[in-house]
Amino acid sequence: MIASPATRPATWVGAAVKRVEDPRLLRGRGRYLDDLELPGLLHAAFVRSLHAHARVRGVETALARRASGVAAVLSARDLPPGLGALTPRLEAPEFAPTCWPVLATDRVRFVGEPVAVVAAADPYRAVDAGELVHVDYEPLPGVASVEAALAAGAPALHASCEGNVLFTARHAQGDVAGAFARAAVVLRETFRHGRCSAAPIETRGLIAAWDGDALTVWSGTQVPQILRAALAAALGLGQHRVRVVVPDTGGGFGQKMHVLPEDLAMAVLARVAGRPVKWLETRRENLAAASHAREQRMEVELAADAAGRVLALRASIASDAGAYHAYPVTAALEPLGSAGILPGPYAIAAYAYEVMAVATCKPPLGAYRGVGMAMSVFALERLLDCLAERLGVDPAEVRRRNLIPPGAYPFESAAGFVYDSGDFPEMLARALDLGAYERRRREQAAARGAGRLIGIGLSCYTESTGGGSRTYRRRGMTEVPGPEAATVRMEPDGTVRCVVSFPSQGQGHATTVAQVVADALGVALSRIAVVAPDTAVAPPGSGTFASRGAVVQAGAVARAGDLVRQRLLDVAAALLEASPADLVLAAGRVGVRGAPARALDVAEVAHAAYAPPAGGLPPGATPGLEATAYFDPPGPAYAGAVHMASVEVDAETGRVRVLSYAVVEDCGPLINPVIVEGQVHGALAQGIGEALGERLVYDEGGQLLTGTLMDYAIPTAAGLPPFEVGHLETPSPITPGGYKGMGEGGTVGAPACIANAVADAVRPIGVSITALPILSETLVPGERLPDQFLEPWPGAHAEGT
Ligand code: MCN
Ligand code: SMO
Repeated sequence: MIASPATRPATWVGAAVKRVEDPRLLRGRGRYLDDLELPGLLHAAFVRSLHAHARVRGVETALARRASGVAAVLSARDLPPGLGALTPRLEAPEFAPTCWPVLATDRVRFVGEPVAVVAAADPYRAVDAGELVHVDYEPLPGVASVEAALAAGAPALHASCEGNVLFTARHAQGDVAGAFARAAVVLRETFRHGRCSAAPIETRGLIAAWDGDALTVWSGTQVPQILRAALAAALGLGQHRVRVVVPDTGGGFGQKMHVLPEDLAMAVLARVAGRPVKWLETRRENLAAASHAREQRMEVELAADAAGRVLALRASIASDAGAYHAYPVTAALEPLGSAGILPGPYAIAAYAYEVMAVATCKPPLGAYRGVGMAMSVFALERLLDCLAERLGVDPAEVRRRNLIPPGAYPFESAAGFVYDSGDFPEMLARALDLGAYERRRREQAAARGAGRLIGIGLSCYTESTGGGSRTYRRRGMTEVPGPEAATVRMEPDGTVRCVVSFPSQGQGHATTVAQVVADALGVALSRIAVVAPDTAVAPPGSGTFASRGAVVQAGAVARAGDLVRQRLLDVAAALLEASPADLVLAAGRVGVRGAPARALDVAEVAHAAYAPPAGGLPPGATPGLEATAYFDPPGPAYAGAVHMASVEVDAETGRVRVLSYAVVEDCGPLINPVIVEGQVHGALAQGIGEALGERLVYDEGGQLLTGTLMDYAIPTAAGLPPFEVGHLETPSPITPGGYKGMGEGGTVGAPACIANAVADAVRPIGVSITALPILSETLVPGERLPDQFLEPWPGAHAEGT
C-alpha cells in the first residue's frame, strides 16, 4: 500500500511513501541544466579531435573568432599558463599517471578529445564557428585494443607510462596451486565485455559564470565537492571562491562523477568571454567523448572437487582503459573492482589474480552503474553453469553447494574483503520460488521438445556498497574524500530544511532523506524540504556514487536530525516546565509523558527557539534550531541479490526475448520500498541492455560507428519483461540502521543472469556465451560471425583533416 505524505505511518522510515519529487518532475516542472537562463548567457561548442591518434601541429582560430556572434575562442595556447591539467593520482606502487590537458596541446589520443572551444550568442553559431577552427593534424598509428597496445613496437601513448600500461596489481590468498593440483574439475575460459556508455538521458553539461574573482558553475555532477576542488586547484582559486550548484539532473549513472576537460575549459571560456557560458553535450558527443565503461578481457580458471565445490579461482584481467585516467577514479577502478568481487557470495578458499589497465586510443573508462562488478559476476556465474553442466547437476544446486552459509559472517573472501552480512541460501530459495523455477524447468523441457529455444538463467552476486574514507584510502584514492554531511534546520514555523552534501540524479533522495529527518524530528514529511546541493550552503562531502546514499542518509542526516531534536526538546522542556527526559515528540507535537493536556505543536517550540519568550531560553541554550553533522561511512557493507530470468531465442533470427525476471535482493532494512523497487527496475533495464544490445563499435580508423541512440541500442520499456522483486532484510552490523546500498545492484546481476539464460537456451544447438553484449547473429549457427571485438587498426589513418 502506498501512503500519501499527509497521513503519518508509525514511522516514516520503512514506509512505501510516493516520491515527493515526482509531482513536480512528472509535470515537466523540473529545472534541468538546459532550463537555466542567465542574463547575457553565451553558448559553447567544442572542437574535437577527428583522429584516434595524431600530432597537433597547430590550431588556427582567427577565422572562427571573426564569425558572427562569436565572443571567444580558446585553444591550448589561449589558456592561462598556470592552468592545471587533469592528473588523477592513485597511491599504488604500479600506477603510471597520465596528464590530460584541458585542451589538446601537441597530441590527441582519441576521436572526440577536446581541442578548442567557442563561445557564441547561440549554440548554432558556436557550432558553425567551431567548424572554422582549423587544426593541423599529423596522423599517427593508433592503438585500438589491449593486444595492440601491448604488442612489441606499439606506439607509446604517454611518456609517463611504459608499454602503455597504466596500472597493474596482483593478489594471492590461500593455497591456489594446491587446490588446482587436487581438483576433480578445472574449467578455463576467456570472457570479454565490449564498451558501453552510461548514456544518461540528460547528457553532460555545465554553465560557468564569474562575478569578479568568484566562479559559479551549475552542473548535474554527482560530486559537487570534488568538482569544486578540481576547479579551484586548476584555476588557482580558494575553494571559497568557487561555487557548484546542482540543478535537477536526468541521470548520471557514474558518468557524472568524473571531472573532464570540458568542465575546466568552460570556466576559462566564461572568464575570457566576460559573460556566463552554457555548454550542453549533444548525444553524439556524449557517446563519443564522455567516459565509457566496461571494456575488459578476463581469463578465469576455476578448480572444483567432484561434488562441485569450488576450491580456487585464478584470474587475469585486462581493461581497455582508453587514453587517460578519468578523474578522480583512475583506470584502476574497473579492473580492480572486477578482481576484488570475483569470488562473489561463495565460500571459495583460494584465489589469485593479476590485473592490468592498458591505454588505448579511445575515451577513458570510468564509472558506470555496477562498475567492475557486472563483469566478474558474468564470468563467475557463467563458469558455475559450466561446472553444473560438467557434473550433471542443476545450476541452482551447484550454487547451493557453494554459497556462504548465513552463520559464517563476518566472512573474509579470498580477495581479502570482509563481508559483513547476508543469507544467500535463503535468498536463492526465495528467488527460485518467486521465479517459479521448477515449473519453468518443466515448461522448458516441453518447449524444447517442440523445437523452441527457451532458457533459464540464474545469477547470485554480492556488492560492495557505502564506502567511506577507509575504503578509498585503502585503494590508494586521494581525490575522493569519503565523508558526507547534512545540515538540518527547523525554521521558526516548525517546517524543516535539510541540505545534504550528496546530490540525487533520480534516486529519490528528497524523499528518503526527508523520511529519515521526519523520524528524527517527529514531524510529517510534508513539513520537510530537502534542498539540492549548492556548495555555497551545503556542507562539504564526497558525492553520490558506489551506492552509498542510504548508508550516508542514516549517518549524516539522522545525526543532524538528532542534534536538532535535542535542542527542540530542551526548548520545549523550558516552555512546558518539564524535564527533557519526560517529553514525547511525535506527530508534530511535544508533550509531557502521562499528561496529554500539556503539549505544544513543534511550531510553537520552534518559534520560541528563534524568538525567546519573556522567561528566556533554558540556561545554556542558544537561539536557533540548526545542526550540521558529518559522517564517514564505515563500509563497505555487502548487499546482494539472486536473479532468475527466462528467455526465448528465435532460432531463425537469434533475437532474444526476455520472458520473465525475478529478483530477491538484500539491502538490509528498506528506507522506502517504492524507491528500492524503482531502483531495481531501472538497474535491471540497464543490465539487460548491457547484456543484449549496448555496444560502442569503432572502425579500423578509431572512429565511433555508434554515435546515436539509433545505433547504440539502449533498452526501452516495451522490450522489457515485468519485474518481480522480493526482499530479504539482513541488517548490516556495521552501518547505522543496518542499511546497505542497492542502487547499482540490478545492473551488477542482470548481464550474468541473461547470459546464463541465453546460454541455456542455445546449448542444444551448440552455441556458447563468453562475451557481452550477446549479439543475435552469434546465436544462429551456420551464420558467419562478425568479429565482436576490434582488430587493431593498421596504422596512420589516411583521411585528410
Ligand atoms: N534505499 C532505501 N533503502 C535501502 C537502500 C537504499 O530506501 N536499504 C534508497 C536510498 O535511500 C536511495 C536509493 O534507494 O534513495 C538508492 O540508494 P543507494 O543504493 O544508497 O544508492 P545512492 O543513493 O548512493 O545512489 C547511487 C547509485 C549509483 S552508484 C548509481 S551509478 C545509480 C543509482 O544509484 N545512478 C542512478 N541509481 C540511479 N538512479 C537514477 N534514477 N539515476 C542515476 O543516475
Ligand atoms: S557507477 Mo555509481 O555512480 O558508483
